[in-house]
Amino acid sequence: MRAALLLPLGVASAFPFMANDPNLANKHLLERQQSGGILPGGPETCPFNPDHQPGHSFSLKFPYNWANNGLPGKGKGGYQVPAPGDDAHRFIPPTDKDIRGPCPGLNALANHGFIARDGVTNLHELVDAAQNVFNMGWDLAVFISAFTIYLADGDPITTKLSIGCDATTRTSWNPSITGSEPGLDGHNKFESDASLTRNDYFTANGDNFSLNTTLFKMFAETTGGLFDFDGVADWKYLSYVRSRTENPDFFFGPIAIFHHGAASFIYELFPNGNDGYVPTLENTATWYGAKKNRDGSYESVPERIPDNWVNREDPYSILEIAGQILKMYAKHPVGFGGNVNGNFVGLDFSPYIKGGEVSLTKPEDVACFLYQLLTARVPSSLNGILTPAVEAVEGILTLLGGTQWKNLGCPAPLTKRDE
Ligand code: HEM
Ligand SMILES: *[C@@H]1O[C@H](CO)[C@@H](O)[C@H](O)[C@H]1NC(C)=O
Ligand SMILES: CC(=O)N[C@H]1CO[C@H](CO)[C@@H](O)[C@@H]1O
Repeated sequence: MRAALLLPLGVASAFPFMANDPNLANKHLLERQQSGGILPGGPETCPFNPDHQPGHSFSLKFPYNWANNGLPGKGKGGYQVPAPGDDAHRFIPPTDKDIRGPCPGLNALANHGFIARDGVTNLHELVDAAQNVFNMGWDLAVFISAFTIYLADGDPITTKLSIGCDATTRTSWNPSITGSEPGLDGHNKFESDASLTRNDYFTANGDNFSLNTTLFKMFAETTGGLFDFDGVADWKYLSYVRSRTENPDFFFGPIAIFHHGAASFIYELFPNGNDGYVPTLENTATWYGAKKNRDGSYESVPERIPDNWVNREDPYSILEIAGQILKMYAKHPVGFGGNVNGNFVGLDFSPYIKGGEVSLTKPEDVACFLYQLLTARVPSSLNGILTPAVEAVEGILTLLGGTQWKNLGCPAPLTKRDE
């Protein structure tokens, strides 16, 4: 999905794009980023479960949001998950054959069988489960899943994705053509620096995906145990500062705007209707698999859906997440770019980022920015570019139906590919 290009350091703007390169469509398949080999996250250490059982989140007996086959469900939440008596979705801890990764939400979905318990999932499972369990809006569920599968870490033909380490032998339609498909652990495509509770890649020998319980404890202390907008926004900012100060290879590119969005899931999607939707420490820790010890430290246990958990009532859609991203960014504006020889260098991503500074004034801008991540060439590290393949862009646009984006008034044309 990407072609590594060398760019002049610091100036990573690549707009307009090389849409006319006749080789682009195949190049992306050949030049995948190689993942870690024997390092954490690489194929050699990645668990393998020969008995892959697909996940399923819908049945006539327990229909939840009626989301099935990747189609829009009813978008009406406020119900308990798993439903009483729904044994298929009981919590089962992962075995050493199962893959888990950097996303607490997906790890929990796998531990409850809403997506495949072995951690090798696909587009329809993700889109259905996000709607049925969290009442995520269909538009956002498709967007986040398609982005990850088509452009970052999965296989565009099988639509399979590993929610953690490199499982190319199971996700790829043809490993010798696709090269490695690093899964969600793959760095700087979706996973990135300045995470809330994960280490930076370069400061931890490549483990950027396990829960760091020290970081979780600091997170809990910073928020005072209330994981609401202010608590999460403040910790997100501190995570950025820590990472930028401590990590000589720190990189915070356009895709990192997604992570402001993922951070909002903590107070928008995790809270329990039976707690009045208050994002408490206990609730958040259960989702994160952070178990408090008697001495006040935390240990890591499998993520799970809290007991008697009732999901949000209204769907969490793209425009809503865009509003949260905007608000979170406005509370603590931070530079986009990376560290080069000890100095922070800003990057460009026209028209929204110039010299590392972002200008976004309304939720529609953020939605257009997100959309541009799907269709544009995106700087994904200081010397790399993530290049969406023409087929991938077409696939995503077909999925999304296109129309909902046309009304946003995005400055960049929302066509197949910017010229
Ligand atoms: C449906 C497709 C989804 C994909 C592909 C996905 C993927 C990811 C990835 C790659 C990260 C790591 C980001 C980073 O490096 O900072 C992440 C983080 C996160 N995700 Fe997801 N996610 C999905 C859905 C969800 C859902 C439904 C929830 C919860 C309701 C969720 C909650 C979170 C949270 C809270 C984080 C921040 C983790 C931390 O650093 O502490 N995600 N997700
Ligand atoms: C967790 O994060 C802290 C703070 O960055 C760091 O000092 C520690 O080494 C990390 N722990 C692990 C196990 O990586
Ligand atoms: C520093 C760190 O977190 N190291 C971990 C890297 O990942 C492996 C496998 O997941 C762990 O065993 C290490 O503790």
